Amino acid sequence: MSVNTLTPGTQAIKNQKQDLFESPDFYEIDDLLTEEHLLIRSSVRDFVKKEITPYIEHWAENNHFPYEIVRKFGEVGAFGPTIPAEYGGGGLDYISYGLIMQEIERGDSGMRSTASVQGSLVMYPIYSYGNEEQKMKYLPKLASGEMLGCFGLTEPDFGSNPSGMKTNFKDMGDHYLLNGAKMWISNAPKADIAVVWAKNEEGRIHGLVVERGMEGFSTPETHGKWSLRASCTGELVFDNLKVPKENLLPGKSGLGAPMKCLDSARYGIAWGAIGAAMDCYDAARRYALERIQFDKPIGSFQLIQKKLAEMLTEITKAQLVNWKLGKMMNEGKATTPQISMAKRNSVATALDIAREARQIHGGMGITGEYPMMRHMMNLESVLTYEGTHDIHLLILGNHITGIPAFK
Ligand code: TGC
Ligand code: FAD
Repeated sequence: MSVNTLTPGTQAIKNQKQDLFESPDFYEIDDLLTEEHLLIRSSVRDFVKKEITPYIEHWAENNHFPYEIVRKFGEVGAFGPTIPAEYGGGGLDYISYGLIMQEIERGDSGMRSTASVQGSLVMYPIYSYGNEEQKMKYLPKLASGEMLGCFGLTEPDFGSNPSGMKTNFKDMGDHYLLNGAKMWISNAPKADIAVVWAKNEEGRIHGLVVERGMEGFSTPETHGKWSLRASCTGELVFDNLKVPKENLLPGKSGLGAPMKCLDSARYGIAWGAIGAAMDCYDAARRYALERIQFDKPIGSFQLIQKKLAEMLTEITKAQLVNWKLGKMMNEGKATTPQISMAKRNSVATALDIAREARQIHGGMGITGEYPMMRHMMNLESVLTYEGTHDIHLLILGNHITGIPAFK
């Protein structure tokens, strides 16, 4: 599909309402960013205002994944920003990556899902565990959006506990035979490739690249979602699928291999969710000044001011956590529990803010005229995927006490 072509219906429906978003920066965190960071943020913010926010309510309402966004994300550098330029990536640091995720999720969590799966969960494992041939074959096309990928870890019976997975492959001499199924996979119905985690005959987890068109591979779509409606989700089904031996990622095996990818994606979510929170706060602040009740703007009432003050406080705290975590990511020092704390805090903060902002909008808050209800529904998925809210608490509990309470 051509990059500049909008899906039929989308152009006609284009919401004429202007995106007036202004970013809250109460503690002047911009002072901590470089010129390059500010430039990247500004270009992605402009992209979101042009390519996402005018259409997003329509896409979400119609449960439509705008496939044309894939090439556009490639053009704006949203795929694999931290992957070196020689493989088509941006060669940027983790704060740039965080800012890109923040701006995209300010537009919509489902759109950020598309970008973070491609970058952190497809490009990252191919870059980190793939051989040179695999990197050259897939990474430049994934970076440009010529190819869309997905990441298959979760199974119908193994979500929070991926180490129990049943998907397996057998060595058949000249190929591997893959059997099993993955569930709840973002991008699956439209993906050209899937990075699939499966056990070998010894029960060791490995990553394999499965390509659309391979016999025995199907990707049925998951319907009926009330969340992430502009993102497509599906299953991955492997029925005696012959995988060429050169498609196994040789660099790392064991549960740690997919989990390391999740560290990168969870970090992006920590920034992304605060983007959604910033959008809700900004909408609520604006509405509080415009909406008149009892002959005054509702923003003049103390209870509304309390909501706004608490939103800004929580956003500011999370922005500082994200920035510091980004510094530690850049230095290769960030730990899984530190990432868990940020992901968990940002998503819960964003959900609370979406709900409070919805209340400030009164009845209007439940409509697609304003973004809060969509963000709120999206954030319910974000609270669950990449490790649920409670799993991240247990990761922190394990870190504090040294006692894993998972089992
Ligand atoms: P446990 O015994 O703790 O660990 C097993 C091995 O894995 C290693 N490991 C990690 N390595 C690197 N980074 C991490 N974050 C790691 N977490 C664990 C660990 O060191 C160990 O290695 P080794 O070499 O000693 O064997 O594992 P467990 O079975 O007790 O489970 C621990 C638990 C519950 C924390 C973990 O499995 C977990 O986080 N569960 C949540 C599952 C999850 O996050 N799934 C996400 C699926 S992908 C997704 O949701 C994408 S949505 C994307 C979108 O649309 O944006
Ligand atoms: P379960 O693991 O069954 O958990 C159910 C409840 O039990 C949760 O509240 C959980 O916190 C709690 N629980 C579980 N274990 C414990 C415990 N030990 N102690 C206390 N409480 C516990 N997966 C992928 O691999 N790739 C993707 O691209 C992907 N995209 C997704 C997109 C969407 C829209 C959604 C909703 C999910 C996606 N997932 C993906 C799957 C996601 O990672 C899982 O849903 C998540 O890890 C939770 O697994 P589960 O749904 O099976 O819940």
